[in-house]
Amino acid sequence: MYLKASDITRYRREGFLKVPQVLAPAETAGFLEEAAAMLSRNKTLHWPSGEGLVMDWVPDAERESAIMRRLALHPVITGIAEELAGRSLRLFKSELLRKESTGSTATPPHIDEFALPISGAPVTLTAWVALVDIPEERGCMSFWPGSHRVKGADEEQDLASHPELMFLPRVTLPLRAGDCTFHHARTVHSAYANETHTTRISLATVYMEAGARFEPRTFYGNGLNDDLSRHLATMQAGQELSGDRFPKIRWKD
Ligand SMILES: O=C(O)CCC(=O)C(=O)O
Repeated sequence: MYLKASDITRYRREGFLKVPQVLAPAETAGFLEEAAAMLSRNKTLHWPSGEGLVMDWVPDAERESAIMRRLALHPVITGIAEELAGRSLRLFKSELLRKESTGSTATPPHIDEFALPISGAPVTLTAWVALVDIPEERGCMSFWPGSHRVKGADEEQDLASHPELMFLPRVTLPLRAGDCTFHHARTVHSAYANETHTTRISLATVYMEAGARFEPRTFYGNGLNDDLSRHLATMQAGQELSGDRFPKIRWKD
């Protein structure tokens, strides 16, 4: 067990959990070196905002780099993810995220489930591991406790158009390099802009319940031409998301 029972209870109540130092400092340094190299050599996808860029990212990070695959399938991170989910998980995707030191804008409040082409409501969660220190002013994330349990939220795709959210309590979690947050796919979350001179770099990996099935979503992919989108385009609705493309994250069964 990596977590205390009270951490798991809290995650299920609040929909997110911060776990400090899932990576040892030397591991973080190695992953950061590879991340920086990838961000300069790989083509990135962009999340534009009205005033600039929310962030850009290398899609399919675990397929682009054996080192990033080690991070996406890191035994401590995946072990914690399965304890939180309470079941066996598969890796759905990992993305190497960058919030530039200049010109980046805030990440608007959103729920990930809308962008995941997965049918029903299987357990799905994201591990977001910081590869540099991320204080508030470098764009750390905030979470709305308990929002994953709000019924009806799934009818609203654009949470940015819900200004009332700004008046509800949220929890802002600055991270040290090597710290990780885990959040449920229905938890509302956002991030501040990066107002420092250091680029914010993190890896976000989405894990899904083993047995999850594909559901085409019109807003997923949206003109993207990454490996995952191309793979999903070959799949039928209802097909199990399994095999080497979506590996089980632990090999105990
Ligand atoms: O990195 C961010 O600012 C947002 C990331 C996010 O929304 C996610 O990983 O689900």
